[in-house]
Amino acid sequence: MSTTVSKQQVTPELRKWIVEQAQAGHGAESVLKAMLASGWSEEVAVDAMETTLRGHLESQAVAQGLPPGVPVPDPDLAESPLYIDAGDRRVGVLQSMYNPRVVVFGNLLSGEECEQLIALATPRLARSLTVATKTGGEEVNADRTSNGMFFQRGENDLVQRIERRIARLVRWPEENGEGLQILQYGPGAEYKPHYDYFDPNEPGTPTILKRGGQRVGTLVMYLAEPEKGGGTVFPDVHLEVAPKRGNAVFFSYDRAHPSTRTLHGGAPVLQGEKWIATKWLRERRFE
Ligand code: PD2
Ligand code: ZN
Repeated sequence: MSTTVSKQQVTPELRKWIVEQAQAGHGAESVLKAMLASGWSEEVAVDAMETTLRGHLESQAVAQGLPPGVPVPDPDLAESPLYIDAGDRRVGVLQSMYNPRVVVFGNLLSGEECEQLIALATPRLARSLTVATKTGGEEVNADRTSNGMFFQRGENDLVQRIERRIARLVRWPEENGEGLQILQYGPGAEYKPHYDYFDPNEPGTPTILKRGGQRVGTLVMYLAEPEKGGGTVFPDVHLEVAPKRGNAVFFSYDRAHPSTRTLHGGAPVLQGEKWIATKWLRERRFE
């Protein structure tokens, strides 16, 4: 016996009605209820609402002069999992928020992996540079008082293993990642709040974008925890993530604009030493 399911069509009229309901201040629940009452299946109704409202917000944003939104790395949290299978490791999901998109992961790295990264990085540390937005080169920046180094992508087995794990965790190609950066912050060191995307209005940005497009996501992994201070802060939403060894904070930004609310910084270390590994993810293959 076969079952026939009639395919319900989402028409332009329905999309217009959904947008009107939202504009009139009706919540998602009541709009959904009205759709179910007029015979829509729940699956089609939810999908129609999501895609219509997302599309509407996107066209509004572009109409207001914002750069268009692009796909971003995106861990699969659809069913609110407590753990994600990242291939060779089961990673905890400790906290997530949608706007800004921030996810805190637990136990992404083992204690041994943290120690090994620190040991490999130590002889190669130098005062951290930031990208000079005027020229696209690099410069010492008073806003970033840490020491750091970059591994090449896939430079050794350990780095390769971690990069593969990250790619699976956030569902983004390994080749779109910049090399892993290791940073060491002593007492008083900090990274003042900034955005990780490149400012489209800076003259050096077109040069930077040639190597793989915009940054669209960041993963900060904590390798060694200070006794006090050193959290990763998101001032727009008053969020502070504790720099716990082995844990990580991920955030994504679908356009190079403050509307992503991804302003973030490394709070000053008050006591002890903080070490992190940062993975920045680009739109395309990073060369
Ligand atoms: O160390 C941090 O918590 C931090 C804060 C802001 C790291 C970064 N940004 C970064 O590496 O982009
Ligand atoms: Zn940053």
